[in-house]
Amino acid sequence: MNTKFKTITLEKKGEFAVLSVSREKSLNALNFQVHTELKACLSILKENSEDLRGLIFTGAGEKAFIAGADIVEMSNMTQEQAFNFAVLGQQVSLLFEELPYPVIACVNGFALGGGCEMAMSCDFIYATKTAIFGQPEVKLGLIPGFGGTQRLSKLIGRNKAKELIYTGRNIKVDEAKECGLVVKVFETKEDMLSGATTTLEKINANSPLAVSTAKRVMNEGNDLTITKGLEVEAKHFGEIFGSYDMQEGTSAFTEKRKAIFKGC
Ligand code: DAK
Repeated sequence: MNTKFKTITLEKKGEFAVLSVSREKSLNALNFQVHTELKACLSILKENSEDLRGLIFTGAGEKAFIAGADIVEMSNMTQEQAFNFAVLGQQVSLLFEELPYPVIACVNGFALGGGCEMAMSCDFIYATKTAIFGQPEVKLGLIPGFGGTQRLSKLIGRNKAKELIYTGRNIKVDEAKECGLVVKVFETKEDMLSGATTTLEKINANSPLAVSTAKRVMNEGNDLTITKGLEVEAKHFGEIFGSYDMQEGTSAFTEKRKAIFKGC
């Protein structure tokens, strides 16, 4: 893996890795360089997807996951630069969805604006009890630009999403959990990272092929009507019957033994 990244770090731990945004002095705000490096890193992970079975995405330090897009950099952007910035951020958010294994966002402290949007592009969100979420863009004369207007509604329902985006108010972790944005809350960042690793291990005991297919079908179906989504599900459900893992999983059940999956 490229070690020349300046604003992100990738730490491999066996079959899993921890990807961190590392601009602690600016509360890990997303500037052009962070997005460029995230895109490069996630593209490499996607090309070499057999190397890993799960990814944790977090922010360096204790105070912030990501406090949004870099307001200082953004304030000087031309319309063309803003367009390019939006495209880059959206590409990064899609790359999280395209990785064929689970990505857990681990949110410590502030996840505002683009930070909340990046967390939402992961498969699900874990948070510490100090986590704070919000889409404050309207306070800056902007609207969410990395998918927030689309993903927040789908995750927590359109009414609540509208209330949050129109007011720009921040919510604490209890409210974020109550509305389904956060799946699980932890005391400390350390507990959260260890909890996320345990979850990835549990997932990894299942068929990696089935998990990646479920991810793909669920993400694809998210943008479709129920009828079209069910068509996609039926297609992949049928295809998976030709896999080693399906044969192994069902044989292991009937033979009352633990399945040994290969991911193919
Ligand atoms: N950008 C740049 N620097 C930031 C930052 C940000 N988003 N957030 C914090 N910082 C910097 C602060 O300026 C400060 O730097 P120094 O003054 O020390 O040099 C340092 O981080 C520590 O922050 P504070 O001193 O402010 O710390 P506090 O504890 O007092 O406050 C805070 C923490 C998170 C409440 C506060 O920093 C804050 O309100 N930050 C801004 C949060 C925010 O509004 N974020 C949303 C940004 S809007 C687009 C696509 C997407 C987007 C936009 C366009 N395209 C279509 C082009 C997304 C937009 C957003 O994300």
